[in-house]
Amino acid sequence: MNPSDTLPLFERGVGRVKLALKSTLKRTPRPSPICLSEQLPWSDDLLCQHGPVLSDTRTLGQLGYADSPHAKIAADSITGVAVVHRLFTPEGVAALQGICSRLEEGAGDSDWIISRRTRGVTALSSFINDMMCSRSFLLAVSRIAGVPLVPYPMVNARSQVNYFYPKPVEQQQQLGMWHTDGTNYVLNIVLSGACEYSGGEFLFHNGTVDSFDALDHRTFENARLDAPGDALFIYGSRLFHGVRPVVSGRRMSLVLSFHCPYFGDDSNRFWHLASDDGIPATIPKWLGLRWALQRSAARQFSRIGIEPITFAQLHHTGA
Ligand SMILES: O=C(O)CCC(=O)C(=O)O
Ligand SMILES: [Fe+2]
Repeated sequence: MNPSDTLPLFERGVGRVKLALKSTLKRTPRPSPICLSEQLPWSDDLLCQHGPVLSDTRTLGQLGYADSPHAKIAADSITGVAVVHRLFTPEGVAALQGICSRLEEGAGDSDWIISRRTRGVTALSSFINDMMCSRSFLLAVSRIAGVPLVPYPMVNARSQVNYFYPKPVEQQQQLGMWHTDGTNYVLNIVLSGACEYSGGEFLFHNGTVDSFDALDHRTFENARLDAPGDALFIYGSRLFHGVRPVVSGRRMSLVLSFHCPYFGDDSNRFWHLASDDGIPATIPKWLGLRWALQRSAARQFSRIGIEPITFAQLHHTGA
């Protein structure tokens, strides 16, 4: 990769505040919500029985973090990045592809390298909502993460479908964005096969946020996500990552965020959320999020109607 291929950095700090003001003033018409009529309900049979298979796993400790985000859990017990194969059966992948393709109808254009995106898809698709609340699915993702997980409490930040298309060359430079996510536990599921698009590689910085240098590509790695349904699990707020411009074809991905209910802490910042939604819309959602984070783990699991997932259950199969 040469320096002209570098993806610019998404705004942080004061830049985020400016973006929040821009989002507040922009008042883009909201895309009309679409309601999907879904043929297939979610079923745990759509999870691979012998999966998932992980490769290239690195803990937060291996990425270089000495401090853990959770006081009682070592940085070496929490996954920083992992490539996830065979989480879903081929039928499960096909169902997600069909649903996410249909959700493009209500997608809004994005300033990012992502051409279009539909946010808050658990409110639009009962399949995706039921999947995220399935104990088997959550247990599988919790085992990948190293901590028990529930769906992220704030609906807008919980799920989104990204659609990437080729952009004119001049725009590719401005719109490619290295970033960290507002949420911690993030599963990026690529639903297009590698043969359906070129470009669109998922890059991440193999190190800590403090050691990130957008001009030093020696620390960048390309996640091998070839088969449709392959996913990259990341500790999103502590890992710089970005998708390179799509040069041809179309790349579609489903991005899901989770929260560890045993700890009240959360990395999401008001300005991170406000840069997406504008300031007035973010205030009530932010208060709702703070409120939700106070709830006990037992309560958070019971709200989604499942038995709690415990730390002990992460280390043996079954449960
Ligand atoms: O679409 C992807 O694969 C990931 C994009 C991303 O990093 C994000 O939406 O935060
Ligand atoms: Fe991201």
